[in-house]
Formats: sequence, C-alpha cells, structure tokens
Amino acid sequence: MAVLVCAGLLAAGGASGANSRTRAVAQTFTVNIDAANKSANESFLSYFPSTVRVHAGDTVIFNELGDGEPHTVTLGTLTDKVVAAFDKLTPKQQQQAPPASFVRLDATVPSLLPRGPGDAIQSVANPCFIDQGTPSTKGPCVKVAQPDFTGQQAYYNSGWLVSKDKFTVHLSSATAPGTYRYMCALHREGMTGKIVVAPSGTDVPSPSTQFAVGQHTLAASEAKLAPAVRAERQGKPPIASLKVPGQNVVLAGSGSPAVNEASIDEFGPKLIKLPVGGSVTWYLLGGHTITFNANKTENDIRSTAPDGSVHLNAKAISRANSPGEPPGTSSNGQSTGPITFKVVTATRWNGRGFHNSGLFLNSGPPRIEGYKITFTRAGTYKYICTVHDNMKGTVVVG
Ligand SMILES: [Cu+2]
Repeated sequence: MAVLVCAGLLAAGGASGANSRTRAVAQTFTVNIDAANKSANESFLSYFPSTVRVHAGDTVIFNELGDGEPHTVTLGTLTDKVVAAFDKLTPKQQQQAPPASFVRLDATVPSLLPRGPGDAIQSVANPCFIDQGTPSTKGPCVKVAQPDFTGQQAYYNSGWLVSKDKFTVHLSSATAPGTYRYMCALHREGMTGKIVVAPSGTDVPSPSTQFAVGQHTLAASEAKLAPAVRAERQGKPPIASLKVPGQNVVLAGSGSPAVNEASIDEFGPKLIKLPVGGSVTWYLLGGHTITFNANKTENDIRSTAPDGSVHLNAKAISRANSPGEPPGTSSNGQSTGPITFKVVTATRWNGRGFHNSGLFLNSGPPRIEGYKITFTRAGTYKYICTVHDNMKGTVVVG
C-alpha cells in the first residue's frame, strides 16, 4: 500500500532555504484542457498551453472545457518516467508495437477506463495523491486532502474531469527547478504537457502571455478542422475521394487527416427524413453512441455516486433494445490499408422506449463501422451521443 503524503510535513521539510528559491509574489497560471469551439462541437486532445513556465510557490489552474470527452491531469514521478520512456521509442514503436518493457512501465499509470467492460478505474476517476508506490487498479485510492505539488510525489491525479471542472495545482515553495510532466490517463502519451519550474532569479513569461500561446495553437487546430466540419454537415467524410456507400447515411463524428489531436463530435447531417420502413445508417468515426429516448440517468457516461465517487455509467455505454456492436470486429492496431465502410449491426425499431447502440469501440480507419436502423413507425426521433455533450440529431420518419 502506498504511503500518503502529508502536506504539512513536506512544507516543513522544504522550508530551509525556501525563501531564496521563491519569488516575492506568487503568480497564477491558467492551462485549458480541451476547448469549446463556438462554431463546431469538437474535442481537442491537448492542453492549452501544453508547456507552462512557473516558479516554485506558483499556482497552475487547469480548466476543463471539453464537450464530454473524458480527461484527467495526472502528474507525478510515474508520469515523468512513462513519458520520458515513450519519447525514446521509435515512431513505429510509439504507434503500433511498443516493447513489453514499455507496456509494463506504462501500466504504472493506469488508464481511466478499462479495456472491455467494467467501471472506471477508481484511483484514476477520482482525485488521488500518492507519495510513493503505484495507484491501485483494483480499489479506490485512500482519500487525503490535496497536498501541494512537490515534484516528488509518485502520483498526483485530478480525477475524471468534465466541462467546467477545475483542477488547481499549488506548487510547493520547495519544488526544485526542473520539468514535471503530466498526461491524460485516458488519452495517454497522445495528450501530455509540462510544468517547467524555473530557478528563482530567472524570469518566466507572464501568465497572460503564456495563455495566449495556447490559444494561438488552438486557433490553428480549429482552422485546420473547419473544412472537415463543413463536409460532415453535408454527410461527407473529410477525404473528398472517399465515398460513403448507401442512402440515408449519417456520419457519427469526423476528423481531419491534418489534425491528429482533435475530433469533430457532431452527427452530419443533423436532420434526416425518410418514409416508414426506411433505414438510416450511421458510420462511426471515433467513440460514440447512437442513443434515443435517454433519461437523465442514461444520457452521460460519467456518473457520481451518493458518496461523491465518480464512476462509468454502464447504462450510457451499454447496448439497450439493440444488438450493439458485434464482438470480434476490431480493426484496432491495424492502421494501414484502404478505408472501408461496413454495416456491422442492422436492427429494426418502432421508436418506443430507450434505444442505445452502446459505445462502438472498434470503429476507426481503416474500417469504419456502420450501425443501421430500419424505422417501422412514423414519428420524429431525437437522438444523442452519450459520450459527447451537444452531439445530437433528429430522424423524421413518415
Ligand atoms: Cu460522441
């Protein structure tokens, strides 16, 4: 069992000479997690800015702005080691075949969500601060008050953040100059950042200057995604030469080959009309659901228990009144070959009651999975993705 940090002890331990390392006035820096583009529903697997330069004693406020895509801010020496090892891999190892030694090291920072069914890993989904050792993947983390960040803690984790959540990191005045890495425990090495603690006596750019750098990066990503947004709203994939087969097709999510670190979380087109007995096929790009008639206990993948602990909401991600995604359709790890579209689930629905495709996990290039519903009764059917807020569409039948 890990030894838990006592903030008071650490502060006392670092007190000698702390004054000489500390600026007269502590500053507060802001880092946004993900972003909220007003003109398109999108998620960005990035921190803005991804590097923040501070002094010991300063504060970094992480602001979650995403549209429901889960993120964490996971600091600590475990993350430092994992990211440093990842940086030494070849591009091919990073993308497809990391060595077993890296896989073992990587597992010391558990993922937010399990591979396959089950609850969110509790020591990741909830705030967790561990001085030494590794977080449990079996049970909850022992609850402690959040200590100041010293750079020495093994695991210093925000928990699962959703839009408008904040995670405030006060750096101890004893934090040694150096680079402290953090990552999102779900998006892993694809979503990392750095807090660089500068020696006292050296200047760092102002909080507003550093924040502006992040917003500049974001604006560039948004601009690169814009053509794919325009295409998706017409039901077209981001690559003009790709033809989506069939009629009454809706893209569930999109993205751009020009932007790895972001995705479009919209249904395109948002409105589709067909006669009774007609069918709609959704092609899923990214982790989404097609969900009709969800009540408020079913419409969000994150749930909070009466004791305040955060969990994965099985009702939101599991199939209901639907065959769901068939097993064994994985195209994961097979990132080459021509892009194909294939209907993997076809079902009929009379428009009554809760209908959930469940989360489609195995859809992605090169094989894009299709989810087809034949509508047997006239009506106007609104639907959502339970993962992404404001990802909505309407099917009008009859
Ligand atoms: Cu979605």
